[in-house]
Amino acid sequence: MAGCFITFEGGEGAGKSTQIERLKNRLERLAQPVLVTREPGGSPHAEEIRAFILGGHAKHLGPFAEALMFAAARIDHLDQTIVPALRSGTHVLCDRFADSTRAYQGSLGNIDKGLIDRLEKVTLQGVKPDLTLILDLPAEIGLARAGARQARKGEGADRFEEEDISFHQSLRQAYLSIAEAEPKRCVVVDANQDLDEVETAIWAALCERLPQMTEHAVRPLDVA
Ligand code: Z5A
Repeated sequence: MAGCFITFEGGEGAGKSTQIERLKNRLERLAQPVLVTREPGGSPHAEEIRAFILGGHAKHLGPFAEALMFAAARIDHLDQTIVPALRSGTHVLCDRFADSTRAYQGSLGNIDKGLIDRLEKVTLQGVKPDLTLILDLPAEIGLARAGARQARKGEGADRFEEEDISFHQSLRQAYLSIAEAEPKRCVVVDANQDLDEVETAIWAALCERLPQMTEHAVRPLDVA
């Protein structure tokens, strides 16, 4: 693929959306073509599935049925949005992707890892992120941030935000295990820092792992 595929993962309120916006701005200042997208969602049909799942309508079917619905949304998202962008040379920044299914439905929902592996294989058809940034912070802090944002916007909690604190603590461990298992693809970023510090850590990860995306930033300094 001509573009790079970067996914952002982590628990509630970790700062993914905020940092994706900052990274997009940074890359655009370097004249890099960037598409921001999200899961579940990112294409018209996948957004319909998003509304259904996050509205809690699939909860009674259990974690495996939910995993299938996330996978169905992902297939459409890949076909309609991600793959065409990558083929055209546009970098894709995606707010959550397949690791969310591994963490939420797989680890937390106690689905057999082999089954999740097979589901992921048929869903992704070989498309894997070039880099996954896992924004890590204590669950209490993430939930407090997400709660404050909801209060500001007058929104309610969704299907997963309603789970108790032990769910979110286990979620953090699930993401750290994913990072440990795939160190070449994943970088854990300490998200319990101020916004600028998190942005700097993310940029450092990009410079190290995907220098082809950041090299334009280095050139003017080299010339000077
Ligand atoms: N899900 C799943 O189960 N299986 C799957 O396969 C997939 C998803 C793909 C989607 O929720 C849900 O679907 C998700 C998992 C599940 N669980 N939930 N809920 P979503 O898309 O609606 O929400 P989210 O992905 O969890 O994101 P979020 O809670 O909106 O958080 P965020 O994007 O990481 O954070 P943010 O919006 O950038 O920041 C939150 C607030 O904190 C905001 O007010 C910021 O200004 C503030 N913030 C951010 N960074 C900082 C720092 N560094 N310091 C202080 N304050 C900060």
